[in-house]
Amino acid sequence: MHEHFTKDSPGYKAWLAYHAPGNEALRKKEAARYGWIASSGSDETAKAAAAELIAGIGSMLGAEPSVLENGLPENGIILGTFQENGRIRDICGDAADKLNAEGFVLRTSGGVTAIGAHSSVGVLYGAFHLLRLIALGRGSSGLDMIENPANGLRMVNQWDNIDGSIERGYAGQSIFYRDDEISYSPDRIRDYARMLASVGLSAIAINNVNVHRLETKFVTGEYLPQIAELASIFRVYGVKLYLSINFASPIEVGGLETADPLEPEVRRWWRERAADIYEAIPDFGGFLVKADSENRPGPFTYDRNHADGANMLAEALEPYGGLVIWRCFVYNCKQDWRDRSTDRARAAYDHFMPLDGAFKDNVILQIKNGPMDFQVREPVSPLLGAMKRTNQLLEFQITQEYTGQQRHLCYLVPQWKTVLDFETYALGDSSPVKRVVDGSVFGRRYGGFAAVSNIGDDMNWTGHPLAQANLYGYGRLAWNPELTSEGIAEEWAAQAVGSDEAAVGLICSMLMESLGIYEAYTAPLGVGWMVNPNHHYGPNVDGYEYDKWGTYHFADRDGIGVDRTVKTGTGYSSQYLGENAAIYESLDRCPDELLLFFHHVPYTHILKSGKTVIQHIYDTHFAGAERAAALAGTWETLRGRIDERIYVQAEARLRGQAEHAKEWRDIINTYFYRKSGIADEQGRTIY
Ligand code: GCW
Repeated sequence: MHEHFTKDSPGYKAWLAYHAPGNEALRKKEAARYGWIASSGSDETAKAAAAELIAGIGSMLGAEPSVLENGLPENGIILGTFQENGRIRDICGDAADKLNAEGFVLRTSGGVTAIGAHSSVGVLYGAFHLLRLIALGRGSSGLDMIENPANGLRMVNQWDNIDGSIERGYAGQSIFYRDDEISYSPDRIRDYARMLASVGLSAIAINNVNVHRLETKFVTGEYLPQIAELASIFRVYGVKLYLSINFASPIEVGGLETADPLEPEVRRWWRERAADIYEAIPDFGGFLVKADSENRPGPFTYDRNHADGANMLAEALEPYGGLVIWRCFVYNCKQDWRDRSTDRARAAYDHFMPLDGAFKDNVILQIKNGPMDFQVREPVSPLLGAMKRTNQLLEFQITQEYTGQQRHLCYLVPQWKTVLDFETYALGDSSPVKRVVDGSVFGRRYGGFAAVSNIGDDMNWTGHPLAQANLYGYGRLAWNPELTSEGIAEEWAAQAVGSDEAAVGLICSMLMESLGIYEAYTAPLGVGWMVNPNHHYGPNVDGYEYDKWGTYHFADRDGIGVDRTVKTGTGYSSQYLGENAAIYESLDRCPDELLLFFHHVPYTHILKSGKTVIQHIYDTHFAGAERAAALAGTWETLRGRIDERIYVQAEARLRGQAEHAKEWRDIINTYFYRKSGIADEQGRTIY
């Protein structure tokens, strides 16, 4: 069984804590504005929207709004779909024509605030948005806004296993499974669904992409009834359930001798599974597939390609409107260091680019950011924007596998913004990644975001309480990639931590600095890795240099970096379009922060900053460790100003981070001092 939790556990309510605003005058004004509520929807989602408003307003403004069945007094909220409610249609006017199926209108007319949408889930998103505005003190004057999600697919991937563990999970055990069973608290799942919906997330794959023995059977009658129950909790909040599947299922659970995607009996087997699944879960989302990757089975075993594999599954799901989300994380994981032409960064493009246009319409390729594996700094995957005739989904990692494992503070939203704003030159110079993946650049039907979730059964969901900001921010960006990192940080902190404005400001500044700090004391200049193999925590400069899963920095006594140029290296830089290829190819033009990803240079190479590479390594590592200590110091000034229990949770972690940053500093500095023999210009202590 799962540990007992209460909704009052510190951090449990996350950004749905619905704190009372500090400003009493504002609170009175808002309470007067939202005195009653009338909801016309009768389905579960509409009811959830009304219930959320009642509870949220009650908690923030001191009195629950009265629920009106009939009549229309002034000063309240009216919510529902345009089809059901003529009054809402009238208030919203032609704004309704500008909405897609999930969008909403918030509009005040006289004393009435209408939340209108074409669907109940749109109404739910509108309700959460109004609550957010109230929490931020922005709900007191008349509203007039239209919001549509930028992306059709807004998904989280749980890497949860049925034994209760979570691959790359840093916040306890799974909330879905325990001891080889599907086992959960419905309340906790519902609260997770609420958190997802509150930021507009609408899809979840509930099991690890590495599908083990028991999870392989999730597509069978043995597990479907229980999975259907989970789906019905998520459905209320507009979140569609997906399953990660094992490509070899026809053999492992179907008793067939092959999983060859072109074999008629294999195709039939998958069609039957699809029929069973949709019988149990009529709005099932589809399959998420990791195939021919890191020793997982796939179509290569049968000399088939990835389009053959994906299309077979797509054909089975097509009659029901289901999707196949096929991951592009396919690479040779057993590299030999002597072989300088195999390049993991090239792999996704090399495997999938030749198949552009070969996938069925209900297949979406899920492309990792970045081309290696979620390092703190990597260039954007060149596959994004390259494929013009294929649906694309961008994969982020919210869980901090390589970015401090939720022991270190690392607010990832600025990193994601850099990726989203990156100009691909796919179609002239107005095709940034965000426009490629939302489908607009190439007129694709499906597209959007997927990300590996960072939650577990820790009471505050994410272990480090400030890591909640990453899940929050991911959802907000999937809804609207134009939001700023600062704006998102502020929204999260104000809602999760409370109304002391100065405290919120300090927390935001900590969040905003954190990515740069983490980057400063870990692997330098985009070269990545330098972590311990397997668990990926902590400094180990040569950890992967001498591992069979080699990913290299090629440091020797003369220099460091991976030559990925066309002229003398792996040729990876040519996978980019337009200017990007030329910029990365050129030693002079390549931006400093990615220099060692693209070029092998001597330690004395002079960066654009004017420093040598070796001095940059020393300087950033000394400064990074100091800045990490300063983060802990800033947090200490918050004692007594925020919830003491949340304060304590983060305090321990921030102190640990400061210590660990010193370890990173010393190990990296010593390593490069010994390799290069070049002393620090400032003569600081290097062991
Ligand atoms: O980042 C790597 C992780 C693996 C993970 C893999 C993937 C689920 O180290 O744990 O496996 O990526 O994305 O498939």
